[in-house]
Amino acid sequence: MENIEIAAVLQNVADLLEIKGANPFRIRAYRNAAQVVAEWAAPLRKLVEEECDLTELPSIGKDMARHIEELVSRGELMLLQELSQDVPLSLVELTRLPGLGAKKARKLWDELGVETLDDLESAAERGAIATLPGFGEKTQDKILTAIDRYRKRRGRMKLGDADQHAVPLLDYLRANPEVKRVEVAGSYRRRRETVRDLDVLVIATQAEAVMGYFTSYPDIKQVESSGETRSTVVLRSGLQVDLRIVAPQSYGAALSYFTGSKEHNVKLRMRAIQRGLRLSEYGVFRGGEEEAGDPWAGEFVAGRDENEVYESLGLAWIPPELRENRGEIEAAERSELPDLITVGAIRGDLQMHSTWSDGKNTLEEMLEACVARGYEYFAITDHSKALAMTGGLDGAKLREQWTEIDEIAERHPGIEIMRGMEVDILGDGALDLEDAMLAQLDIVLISVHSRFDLPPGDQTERIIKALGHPAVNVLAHPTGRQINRRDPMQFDLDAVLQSAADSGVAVELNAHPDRLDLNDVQLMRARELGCDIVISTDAHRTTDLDLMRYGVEQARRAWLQPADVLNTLPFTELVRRLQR
Ligand code: DGT
Ligand code: CA
Ligand code: CA
Ligand code: ZN
Repeated sequence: MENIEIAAVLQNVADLLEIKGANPFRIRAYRNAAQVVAEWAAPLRKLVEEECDLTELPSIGKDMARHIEELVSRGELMLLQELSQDVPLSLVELTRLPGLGAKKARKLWDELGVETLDDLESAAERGAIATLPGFGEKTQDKILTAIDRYRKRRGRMKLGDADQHAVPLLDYLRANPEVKRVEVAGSYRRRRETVRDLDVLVIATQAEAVMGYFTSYPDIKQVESSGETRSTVVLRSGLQVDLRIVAPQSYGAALSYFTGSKEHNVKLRMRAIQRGLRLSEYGVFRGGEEEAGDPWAGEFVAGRDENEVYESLGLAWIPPELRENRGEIEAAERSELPDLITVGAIRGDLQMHSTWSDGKNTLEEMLEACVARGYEYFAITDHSKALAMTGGLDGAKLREQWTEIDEIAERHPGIEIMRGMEVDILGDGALDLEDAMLAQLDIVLISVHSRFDLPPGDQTERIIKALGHPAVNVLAHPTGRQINRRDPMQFDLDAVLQSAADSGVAVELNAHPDRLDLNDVQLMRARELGCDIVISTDAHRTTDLDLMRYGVEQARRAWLQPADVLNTLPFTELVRRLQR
């Protein structure tokens, strides 16, 4: 079992306990443990095999350690089975719908016998939900919309989660000496924010043996189909994996074909035809008829690597993140592809939390982690007081924090610490910190953490009002969405971006793979409207600083170059650009 699966079981336990109305501390304990497990870098199953003491991990006590051992050894958890005898496990799915927490799910079950998504839908359709106290017509409509959205996105896994399954699988495949090359193509390689499946390509010296080796990967739940050159399996997480074995001389053509996107491929193929060529997953050919049923008919022109495939079509090689038919083929033809931003170009991280609010590491630990990543500067941006549950800071606390920042800065002259704060935008667009304090910060982030469901007009007005405050530097996670979990707020994004550009406020690309906010398309628009952009991890622990690459990947999908992103600038230039 991979960490992410262990975490999912612990999360389900927490959700069931919450529906049962259990002790909040007990629920928290499971949620905290799930989070630690999900983000732990080393596979816990290895620690269990080596009989390490799991209670040395943060948030893991004796009970939790036993649960993890049980999951690793048996693949399931007795406690979860027991709990689901009292409360149907399917209710957990309902609590994941926006606007439907544990309490409401419980009530729907008690009052209407709703257990599944289908039950919920029919109850809403016959109007039964509207009559329940505390629900009403509006809630019922929202539930129907939420179900609809949920169904559409189901089956797409967040890229960060997909990585957690892809990396161990690739390690496993590479450990086989018959495997000469292996890569994941598809939307995964294009780094789309969610993926439906993993499309794995392999060059193998012994195809049959390697297929057998693949289909005996321990994390497989079910082998859907298994052939000589292609197999499809489903992992225990539900993620589907298609594996294809290809000939070495076709590897580049296959990689290009299965990387897609489909629209990019269609355009490439048309281009080949215009040049008297035939492009397929086997290669680029001149002459020969595909209809004859022989994919190798004609003269083989290219196919071994992607470079020669693109070259044979008169194109520069196109980075996978751009292959969405958004003008990349035309740009490649004119040798005008952008010089895309890389993680190496990032000189500092401008959003992170510490133990002063809801972060898990101290200021100094965060600093050392930034130094270890080679940063020139970073901003500490704890929450403001409106976010009471995170221990958000008021003016007095913030002053205390500055004293500590000054002390630490003195001990670590090699990196610039910026005094920052992630200040809540209150319901009326005012900021959750006094002007006198705002004026003394090096960087002011503002963000919405409440009243996500204001009417669109009011929401737009609220955010634009906040952008107008002269101390503000960055609009953080502008849409507030959490992928597969909370829909973006409804507001006029274009008007907000325009207002940010006019007032010299940068917009954030929040790099956390649960957020990726703004998304790729919105970022393209932001740049078009003249907004400055920053990429920040929103780290809540030192290891989160490594999530920067997820932000950079989406920035690449948005065609961004280093000059489009403020935190590629050296410190003094950054400071100058932040001045409004
Ligand atoms: P996904 O899986 O929905 O996240 O997105 P993709 O892009 O990975 O889609 P998938 O797995 O269906 O197919 C992988 C690639 O294979 C796709 O990006 C392009 C190529 N491909 C699949 N079906 C077709 C097709 O009918 N025509 C063309 N031209 N290419 C296709
Ligand atoms: Ca795919
Ligand atoms: Ca596929
Ligand atoms: Zn935030």
